[in-house]
Amino acid sequence: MQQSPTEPQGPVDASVVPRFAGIATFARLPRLDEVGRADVAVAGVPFDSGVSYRPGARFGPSHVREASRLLRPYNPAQDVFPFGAQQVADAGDLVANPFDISAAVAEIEAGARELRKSADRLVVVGGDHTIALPLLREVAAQHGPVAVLHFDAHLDTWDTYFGAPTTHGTPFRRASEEGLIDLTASMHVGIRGPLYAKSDLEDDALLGFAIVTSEFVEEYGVPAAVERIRSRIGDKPLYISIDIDVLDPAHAPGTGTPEAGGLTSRELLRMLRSLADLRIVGADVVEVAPAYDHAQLTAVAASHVVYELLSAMVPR
Ligand SMILES: [Mn+2]
Repeated sequence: MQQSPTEPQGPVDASVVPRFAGIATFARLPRLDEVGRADVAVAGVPFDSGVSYRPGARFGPSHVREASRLLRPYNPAQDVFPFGAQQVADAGDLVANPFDISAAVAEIEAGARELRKSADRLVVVGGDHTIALPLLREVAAQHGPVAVLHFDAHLDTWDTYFGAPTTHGTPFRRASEEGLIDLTASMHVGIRGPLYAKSDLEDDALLGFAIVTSEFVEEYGVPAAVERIRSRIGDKPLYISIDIDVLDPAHAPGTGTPEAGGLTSRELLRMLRSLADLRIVGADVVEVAPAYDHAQLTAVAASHVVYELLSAMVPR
């Protein structure tokens, strides 16, 4: 990845403009059109027509941006300045048809491809998990099949719902069928809760995923989970997809398909920090649905998740 030729333009100075004022970009960063190009662009995809239960993730991007006002420039846990060591900018939201899922998926892929002309890598805030499919199509067109590290309560490798092949519960089956993912290096983390059948897990393994369950994390701890994750991914190009419902509803109530018994935000942030030297080529954070949130709990968690991802993407 190239470094910016000039000093990166960082967030608005909070000692001049207070955090609760100013333009509501992610972390009060400059807009992409203000800086021209970026090492990493943060973009929203306000699309939730693929959900199977509670809708509302179309309002996720603005909710996460609002909570991100409190993020500060230095990340001591990773010892990096995520907005100083690279140019990060807010690219606004991609447009996606709310009434036609196929059209929306095509628009999201085209929008991501267009954005990547002025940004080396994207971190996308959803939106429901449907959007991971077009984002993976764009990333795989660039890098070939990628290792997918998928944090979620749910497998998201189901076949169809009501006959529909493209929903928020199916993106990774479609991605696997299309050859977008590296079948030897992909993994779900945080899986828990009831399934439809035992065969869900057998199908999932055939589609190329290993699993670190939520129970594994409880039993053996974060370091053991991290060891399994890192040994599976190795040096493969890595796409990270984070469904905020990987967190326990106590940490992230504002989501469409909550499941009890999830990770804490502390556990998730620690896992993300451990990925800093891997080849991250893109990421998404999805399924934040503000109508079910309380006191910005979910949005605060999601904004810190994005912050740790951006910090992990700083070239070492
Ligand atoms: Mn999901």
